[in-house]
Amino acid sequence: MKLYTADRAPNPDRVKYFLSAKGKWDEIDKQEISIIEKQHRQPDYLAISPLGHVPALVLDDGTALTESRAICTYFESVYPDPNLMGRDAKERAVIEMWDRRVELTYLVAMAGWFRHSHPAMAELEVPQVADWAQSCQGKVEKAADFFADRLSNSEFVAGDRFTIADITLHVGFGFGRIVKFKPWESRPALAAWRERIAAVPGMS
Ligand SMILES: N[C@@H](CCC(=O)N[C@@H](CS)C(=O)NCC(=O)O)C(=O)O
Repeated sequence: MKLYTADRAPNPDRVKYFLSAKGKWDEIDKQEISIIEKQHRQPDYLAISPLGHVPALVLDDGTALTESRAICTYFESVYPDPNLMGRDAKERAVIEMWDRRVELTYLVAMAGWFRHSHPAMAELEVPQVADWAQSCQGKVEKAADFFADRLSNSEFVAGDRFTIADITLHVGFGFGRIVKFKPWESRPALAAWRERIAAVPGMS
């Protein structure tokens, strides 16, 4: 099994923190793919990940998995402890709901803001549309308010314990630093949540 990953990129980071929280990150055979050097657009990598996306996980039988959440689902079965995706039908559905909310409201909009505004992305994001970056910035700010509200009433994103939904939000916050967006500085519930998850093994 080999994990194709990219240092400090949000979707690869999602898998990295997921494995770190399970204490397995150091055990996995990995290969770094440089997005800046466009290694993800070379034919050998496209044969693994036809959309040119990182991360990708190639299993021993040659099956290639992409989509960070699908890769996490695989690792959740292989390494069940600690459970990060739910133990029964209801809990799995609730955690997936919250995780998808983070992904679709925060992470996707953050990607739009960064990719359509940052000079380093000009060659990869063609065309780069400044108005879309601005629109996405507004969506990220609204999402930050939504999760601040959630986290003033809930200890963790999906409920009373740490799950993949916290990992996805944590990755979104890390991603935001690149456009200097630190929503926890003006939203105390987010600052308090960051302190709670920093105490989780594998998250600091
Ligand atoms: N939905 C995919 C998204 C993967 C993705 O967009 N990865 C980024 C890195 S964070 C990438 O490969 N970008 C390269 C590009 O779009 O050119 C997932 O969850 O894995």
